[in-house]
Amino acid sequence: MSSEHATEQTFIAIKPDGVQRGLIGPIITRFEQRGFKLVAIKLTTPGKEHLQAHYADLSDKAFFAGLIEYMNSGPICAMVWEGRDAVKTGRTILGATNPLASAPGTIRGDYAIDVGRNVCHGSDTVENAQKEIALWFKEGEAVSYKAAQYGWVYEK
Ligand code: IDP
Ligand code: MG
Repeated sequence: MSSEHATEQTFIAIKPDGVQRGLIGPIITRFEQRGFKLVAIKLTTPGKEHLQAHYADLSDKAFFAGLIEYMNSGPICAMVWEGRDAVKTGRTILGATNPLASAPGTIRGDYAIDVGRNVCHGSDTVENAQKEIALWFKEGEAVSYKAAQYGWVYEK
């Protein structure tokens, strides 16, 4: 394995607007085609308390109540993706928080306009990824396997 880029897990969630707009397939495809490995996935409506815990760092923001309402408005496709540098690269695939500032080719840059309807979540640091995975998935829910394509994605 390359020494400067560790294998990581990141928490990616397709928000209720992404699910309702039929974007589960296209969003999964982007992570799959990049070479990342899906290790956990479920559709879930975890409820307000859980969503408030997920976004606890933003609880003092004026948009917090609206954000929780948005996230609680339908099923969320919660996933764990694994691979080299998965957290930072996941954020790059996602694009900027405000879709209007997101480059075309990113998920938000291709599928969204409003910051309050930005279709997909991705962990911003390895530490937060671990916290989020622990919040959304039970111990052992993420599977461990070697992807058949491994040697075609990674040199070492
Ligand atoms: P991130 O999702 O890119 O990590 P954060 O700053 O962590 O961005 O904000 C979490 C989510 O809160 C955003 O994805 C977006 O849905 C929502 N949000 C952030 N800023 C605003 C805002 O100014 N108005 C409405 N919603 C916002
Ligand atoms: Mg964030």
